[in-house]
Amino acid sequence: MRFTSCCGGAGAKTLVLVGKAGNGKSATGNTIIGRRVFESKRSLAGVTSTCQLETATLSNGQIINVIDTPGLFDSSVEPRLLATEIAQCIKMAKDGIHGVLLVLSIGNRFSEEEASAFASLCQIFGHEIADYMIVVFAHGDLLEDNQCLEDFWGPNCPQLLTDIMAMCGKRAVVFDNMTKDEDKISRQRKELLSLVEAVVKNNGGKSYVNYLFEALNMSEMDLIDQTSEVTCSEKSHEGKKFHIKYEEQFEQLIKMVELRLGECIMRLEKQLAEERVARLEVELKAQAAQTKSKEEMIEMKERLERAEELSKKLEEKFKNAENQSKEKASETIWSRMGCIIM
Ligand SMILES: Nc1nc2c(ncn2[C@@H]2O[C@H](COP(=O)(O)OP(=O)(O)OP(=O)(O)O)[C@@H](O)[C@H]2O)c(=O)[nH]1
Ligand SMILES: [Mg+2]
Repeated sequence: MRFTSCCGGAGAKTLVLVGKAGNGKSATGNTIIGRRVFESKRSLAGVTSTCQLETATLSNGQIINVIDTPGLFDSSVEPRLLATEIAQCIKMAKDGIHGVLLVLSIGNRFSEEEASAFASLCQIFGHEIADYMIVVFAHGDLLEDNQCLEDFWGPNCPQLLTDIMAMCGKRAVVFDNMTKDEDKISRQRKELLSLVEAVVKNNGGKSYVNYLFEALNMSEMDLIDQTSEVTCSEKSHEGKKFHIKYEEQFEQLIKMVELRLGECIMRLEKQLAEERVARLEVELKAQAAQTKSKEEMIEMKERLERAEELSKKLEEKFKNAENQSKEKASETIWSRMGCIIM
């Protein structure tokens, strides 16, 4: 874990990158910072394994803190590890979060896993987190020449993504993290930062700080207040004590996140169980319909066979009757002819 506190100052903005492993979070972070500070590479396994904070001062003096995270809601991540990373992220974003960048990839189909990761974020941090979210479509270079973002997530967009976009106030940008064109890089960054400004304005200038953050910030304030009261000679001893207290409180924070994660997992399991039951019902219905149609087919076949037998019998009867009437007719002729001869 590379732990540094966010650079403060009234205008400093803290952005957190979230999203599925491999979607391009770290690459997006590098584009925002303007240097290759986060490791970003093609890999089958997750590349970023712990949260990392980096800071940049833009040419206009604006301080930007960017927190890169691992693919937190990937199913392979252990709940305890997930809770620790979320808690570390909260610890890093001391003054709260000004923007949560949900990184999706234009190169990948939007999955249900991503939708449930979004739901988990809302469950852990509260639905208000969506008010701070901006969707970043990485791999922007994959867009066709005449294709724009609206075309991409427009009419054929999966419903789950449309819902997420609506919850995020349709704030979205496209990022081509591979471009070497400085103008393009600066345009992309500007577009994103203007959305961050809009988010901050919409939220009354406040960063996102929920009770999870408050729990940690309060403990830090306690630490600062109490440490300032002790004399220099006492400081190292007291400092150690407060450090232990702080660590204890941090452990409590992890437990709080774990509790919420537990709720998330329960919700996901319930959802999964419900989906399984619904799928089973559909399968049973399909099976019943198949059996019914098989039975109907057999019945129809039998009916057809019976009808064919009947028509054969009728044909035979008709032939017999015809033969009989022919025989009768010839008998009559012969008997009449006999009468005439005699
Ligand atoms: N062509 C293209 N490739 C990109 C873009 N953004 C990221 N990539 C590539 O996608 C791969 C994954 O990018 P990362 O930034 O490591 O993705 P991540 O989300 O941080 O992945 P984890 O750390 O594993 O969670 C790398 O090979 C990047 O070079 C982009 O805009 N265009
Ligand atoms: Mg990464």
